[in-house]
Amino acid sequence: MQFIDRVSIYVESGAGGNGCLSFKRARNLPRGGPDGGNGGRGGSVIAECVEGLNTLIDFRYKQHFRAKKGRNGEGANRTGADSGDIILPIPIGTQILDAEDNSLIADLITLGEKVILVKGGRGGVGNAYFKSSTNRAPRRTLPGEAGQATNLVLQLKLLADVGLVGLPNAGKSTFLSVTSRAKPKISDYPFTTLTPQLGVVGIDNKEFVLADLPGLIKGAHKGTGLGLQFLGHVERCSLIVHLIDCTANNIVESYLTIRDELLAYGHGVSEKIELICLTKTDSLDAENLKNKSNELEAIAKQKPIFISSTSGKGIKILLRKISDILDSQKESINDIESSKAFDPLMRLV
Ligand SMILES: Nc1nc2c(ncn2[C@@H]2O[C@H](COP(=O)(O)OP(=O)(O)OP(=O)(O)O)[C@@H](O)[C@H]2O)c(=O)[nH]1
Ligand SMILES: [Mg+2]
Repeated sequence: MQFIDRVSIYVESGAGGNGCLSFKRARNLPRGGPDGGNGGRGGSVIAECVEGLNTLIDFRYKQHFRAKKGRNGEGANRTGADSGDIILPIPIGTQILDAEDNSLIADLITLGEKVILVKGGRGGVGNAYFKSSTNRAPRRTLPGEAGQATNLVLQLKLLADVGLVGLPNAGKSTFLSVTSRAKPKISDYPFTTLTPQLGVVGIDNKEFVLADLPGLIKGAHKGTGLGLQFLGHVERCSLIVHLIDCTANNIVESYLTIRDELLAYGHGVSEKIELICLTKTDSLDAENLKNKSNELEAIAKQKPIFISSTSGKGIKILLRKISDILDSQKESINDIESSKAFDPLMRLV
């Protein structure tokens, strides 16, 4: 299934039904008085965050959503029926943007969250409403409120805890495949992964979501290779795991190439916590590996973690480290939240 993460849609709400102009007429009631009913409400278009969706693929087949007009009021004080709303199910983590200026309208991150994209028009008012002691036969009615129409962009940024970055062929997908039940495509040619893949990783009775992203190359920020289009998904990750193939000729260069691209992308991605891992360590002798690792450590100011997805070596160590970092981040968020709760000044705000 192809991963779709940005779609344009057109939404239109229904106008309210018109108020009715009517007078009661019967043989024995020549002046029965006004009895025009009110119009019904037009349908709204609403987006709702639902479980079990992780792409916007459904919007590829249908992009126009028009809710119906409310029914007009009728004689005999009959109110027109309201029109049903259209509910668009969207995955958690979808942002809704104005198509014209790209401004953020809503950011849906919790299950069941709803946002009205365009509101249905209010129903009009029938002449019965305007009856008064001084005007017993009003001919006044109000039409239904017009509906609204707008173009929107839906953008999905996956809610992964951890993003895997690295050059093509670094072993990112292989790592995802041995740590989760995801079955990404793996091959020894570059750009095997074309769209982000997600996997749920379990370690010591805890779970986190890992995103395998397509490989980056030098110049990706200028659009080379697949560009940086998928780095948006890393913006929400708590940490980055940077995989480097230890068999590459110059692993310092591999490391710096990716760092440059993360920096060029901006949006805080390059400031995120980064764990550096040397992959495919089964393919290099211990001495060579140590030398290369020391070189990288001198530049990256961090001891790389050695892993091999083939032999399984180092994988658990890495997963525990990730899990510990995620835990400590959650704790610090909780600390901030609880300090807010006890701050007497905050309550006044
Ligand atoms: N020996 C060895 N080979 C590995 C290991 N991990 C991955 N490989 C091989 O490296 C090649 C590339 O692996 P992928 O997982 O597809 O690499 P990737 O980083 O996802 O590549 P792109 O999707 O192109 O960015 C494949 O041939 C894998 O079999 C490992 O731990 N040891
Ligand atoms: Mg891959």
